[in-house]
Amino acid sequence: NRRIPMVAGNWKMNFDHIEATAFVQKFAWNLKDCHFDYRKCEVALFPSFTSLRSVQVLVQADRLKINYGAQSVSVTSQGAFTGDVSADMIAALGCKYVIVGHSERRKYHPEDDANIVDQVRAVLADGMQPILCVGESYEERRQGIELDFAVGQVHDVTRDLSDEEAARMIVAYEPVWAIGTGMVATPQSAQDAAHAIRDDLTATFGPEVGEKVRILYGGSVTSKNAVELIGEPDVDGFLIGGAALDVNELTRICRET
Ligand code: G2H
Repeated sequence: NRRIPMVAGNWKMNFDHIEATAFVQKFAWNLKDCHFDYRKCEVALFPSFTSLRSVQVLVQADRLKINYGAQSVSVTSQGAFTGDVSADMIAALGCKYVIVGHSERRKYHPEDDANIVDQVRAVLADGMQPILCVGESYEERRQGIELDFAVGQVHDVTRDLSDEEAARMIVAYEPVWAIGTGMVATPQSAQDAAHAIRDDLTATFGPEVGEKVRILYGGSVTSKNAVELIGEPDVDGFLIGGAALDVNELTRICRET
């Protein structure tokens, strides 16, 4: 009774709505062509805000089984916050997921743990699922504290959630040194981190939640390293950046997951 794996394509700041539409059409065709079984692996795309409506229209019109979500969310529900997008607005576009706390958001925007907790709450309150990104930098790895660091990030953000809320979390373990660098974590170190995170969730929320939460690996995933990584028992799929911009490469990763 293993968790259904997930392949999540994080497009970051790439593709306008026309390019996004063309990608989704080709991707859906690719998956159909290889008789992809959506019951065995869930697929989700994370376009820019400006493309979400186009993706929604296409998914609805063609009844695609591709899920989609946003890359970030405001912590407030409405008001004078120029440039922000609320969880209500994202949910109204049919989004199932929102990526929260990606290291690029933590780096380029004032997103600290307190802000990330509020984002998680906003996403959950609107019936969506957060994909919480955590992971150590090269410096923490050099010091040998990478597991404590990643576990601590998950713990600090989730500890005040109810069991029901925690069960709806998805965690993406993305070591910062592996993001967009071509340096992928070894299957063993991805497994070690996922296992440590799951152990902590189990200790906090009980075995049912610990078993349910999907833990993805992210950081330079390609069709060349996906097979080995998904072979690890606690790795439940991938959050993919660069390789998710190539529709044929993303298709290959879906087939292998
Ligand atoms: C990590 C990942 C996607 P990439 O940021 O979230 O990006 O696959 O390019 O390392």
